[in-house]
Amino acid sequence: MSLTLPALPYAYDALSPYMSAETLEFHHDKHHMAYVTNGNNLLKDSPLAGKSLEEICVAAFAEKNAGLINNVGQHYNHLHFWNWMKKDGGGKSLPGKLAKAIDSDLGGYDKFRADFIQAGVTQFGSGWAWLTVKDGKLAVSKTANGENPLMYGATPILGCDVWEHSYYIDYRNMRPKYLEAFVDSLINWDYVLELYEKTL
Ligand code: MN3
Repeated sequence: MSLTLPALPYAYDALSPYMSAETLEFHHDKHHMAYVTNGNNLLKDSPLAGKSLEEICVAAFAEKNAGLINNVGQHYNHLHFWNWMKKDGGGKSLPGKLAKAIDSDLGGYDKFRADFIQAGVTQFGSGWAWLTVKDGKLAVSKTANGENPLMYGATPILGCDVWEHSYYIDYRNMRPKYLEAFVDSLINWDYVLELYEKTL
């Protein structure tokens, strides 16, 4: 498959003041674009080229192919990341089905919020904080660099990019503030539910 960069699902200034147009311009147009370009170059002569994005993530990790793990992994991660946010998103009012699963699997919304933020804060260096489904159960986790939960046998239904390029323009070194804003004001819970339902 050939990787392509889709347009953002909203205007560049739609997530302001929680995520600025400047951040989205750099993050989407430069950083995500670079993963697409590098990923396509790496896939050109690879036997994995005919596989789905998800299959390439899993196979690249199994083969310890760092170039593909990071570039194709990041392409997958960012495709979803743009959709994991929306204007006036976040907060406690999530779809009932998801709220119920968070109650039974993660000890309730407040504990999920604290654990998800903590996962992002404690990811040393670049990486991601995740809400995943594995064997029908929700879990909070984190991964380094371009890796994602697919590589560890789980399905991500929510992820927050904690690479500095994701927050440094708006929050400088205050990663916890960025994670709080993401959870409280940006999460697109409808998209999280859509991905959750696909795992059931
Ligand atoms: Mn990023």
